[in-house]
Amino acid sequence: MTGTVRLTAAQAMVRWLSVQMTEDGTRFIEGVWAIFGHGNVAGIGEALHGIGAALPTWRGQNEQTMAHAAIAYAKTLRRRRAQAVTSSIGPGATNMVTAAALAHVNRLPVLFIPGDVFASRRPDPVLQQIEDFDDGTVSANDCFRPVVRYFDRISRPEHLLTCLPRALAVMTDPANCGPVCLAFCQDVQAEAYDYPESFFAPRVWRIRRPEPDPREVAEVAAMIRKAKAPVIVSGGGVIHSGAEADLAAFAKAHNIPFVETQAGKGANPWDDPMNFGSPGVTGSACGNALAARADLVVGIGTRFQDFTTGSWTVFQNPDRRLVSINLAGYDATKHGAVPCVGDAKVTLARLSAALGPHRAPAFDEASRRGWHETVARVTAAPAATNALPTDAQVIGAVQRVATKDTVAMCAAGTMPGALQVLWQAAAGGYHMEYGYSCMGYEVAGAMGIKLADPAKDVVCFVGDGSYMMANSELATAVMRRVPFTVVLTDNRGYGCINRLQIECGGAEFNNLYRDSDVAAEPEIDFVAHARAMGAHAEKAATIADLEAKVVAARARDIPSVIVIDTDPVPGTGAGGHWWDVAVPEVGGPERLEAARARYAAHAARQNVVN
Ligand SMILES: Cc1ncc(C[n+]2csc(CCOP(=O)(O)OP(=O)(O)O)c2C)c(N)n1
Ligand SMILES: [Mg+2]
Repeated sequence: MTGTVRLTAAQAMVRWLSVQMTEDGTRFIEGVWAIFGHGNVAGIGEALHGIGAALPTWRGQNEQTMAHAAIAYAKTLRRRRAQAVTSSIGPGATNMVTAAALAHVNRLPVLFIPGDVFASRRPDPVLQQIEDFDDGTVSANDCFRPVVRYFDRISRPEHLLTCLPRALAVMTDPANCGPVCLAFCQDVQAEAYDYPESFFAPRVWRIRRPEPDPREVAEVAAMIRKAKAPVIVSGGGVIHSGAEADLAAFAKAHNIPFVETQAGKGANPWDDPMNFGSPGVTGSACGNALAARADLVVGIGTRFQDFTTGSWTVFQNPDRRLVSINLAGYDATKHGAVPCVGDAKVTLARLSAALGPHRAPAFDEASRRGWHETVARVTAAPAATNALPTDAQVIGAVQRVATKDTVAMCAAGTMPGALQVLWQAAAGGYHMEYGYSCMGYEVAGAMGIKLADPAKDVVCFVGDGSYMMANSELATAVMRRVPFTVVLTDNRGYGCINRLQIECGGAEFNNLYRDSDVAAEPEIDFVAHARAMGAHAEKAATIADLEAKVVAARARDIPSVIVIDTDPVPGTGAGGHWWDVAVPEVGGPERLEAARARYAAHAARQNVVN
């Protein structure tokens, strides 16, 4: 018989969370980002204050970007640890919905604890309550349902006994991993209940490594043996599994080159002889050449999103077959793939044993060298001219002064594609949120990476547009003394979408400020803006100046923002592939007709298997 302890539901929640441990002896939920309002200040706020350092609370500036920091933290720690984010009801809660979707797409754990309306309904409608005329059970928090792996509404204190273990089970399940939303009715947070003492016994959550079915291993091994030109597509699951070295060893032993997706890049260093860069829309020339002739594509821990597959035009061999090694049956079986469901590390070991000494036929190794020469050319420092630098030259500048600890990070804009093509990542040197590609992830995400791994030299690439969308966690990083380097490329607008618009036959319209309905084109002083939040900020006059400023930033204990004016027009200058963005079928001027013809020609090459 265990005794009981009388606690409010909020006190019980934070006490329980504080004793959920990883195998390393750390708390799984490191702490809680919080912005309070009437929906969480009295209940959750009091409980968090009471528990103190046993479950620390951090104050941020915006619920969405606090969650971005939490997500970057979990990604950096390969989903071995996570953070929680709590908000009031209403706008604070719905501010987090975008971040929940971001975590969902990227399969990353984060615990959302929005306040919810009164379970008793006594004061209805409470401030910020939306009222559904037809459904009395709906609240704003129902927006979370499609974008979390597990949603629950805590409308009685004893619900915690079942929903909390379920929440941790989801976040620590490698196949089902993702965000959880526990919408906490604001009156229930404050309600007392006699919880069993045993509920608060410390518990260790082991991240399991499921074995593949031997029959699936045998089938995939037979396919690899038969293949004349196999290629591996290494995705984010390889990193989550900690299978980076296993993948490189597998590729070497069986003579199968690999390409890395946005989520998978940096699992192995760029100079691994079997690393052929990236596939698809933002692919390297050598990677896409391999993909084009591959008769067997072996995906490991990848979702095969359209950037990876060039909207299914990058794998052009009519005989190509697809294998998908993945923990999630959903990913393993889609696109007509032959599935192998299992943890990447374990599955690679089983597959290698099944293949024995088998080595795939020789492939074009020289194309890799040629590609590296191309990268060197487009990222080289420009000769002294009056021309604005390109994004590729900005990447080159940071690359030349990068160390083995540098992590290049980004999420949206020109830079994600340019970085995937051009950045030569050291092992673990790349962090891209390109599942949701959410503008505004960058600054907060950089803080999350640094919080997770203080030894890293985090370089956040951000466009002027994404910076304008969300930058205020810079102030949080200043006050918490979390240093990182922001390289802000100011091309006066949404450069990448402007290029996409041109490619799709559209008029240049509403992307660059010069093409927008403004009375005066803005001259935004990003240096003054970042300084106002306490960051070190300065403008780089040239590419050489940028290099020097990136090096100097490493010595500071606060974030440094280095602004550089760039040319919005040039693309990456190397690599790349078609992307399916539908062009209007009728009407429009000549340029639209040309775009339509281009579109039809590419679309005719799509070889989707479902
Ligand atoms: C939240 C959000 N809104 C809109 C988009 C669509 N989008 C992708 S990139 C981009 C423009 C990015 O501009 P900027 O950050 O200045 O980068 P640039 O391409 O100019 O370097 C837009 C609007 C997005 N990815 N995320
Ligand atoms: Mg821009």
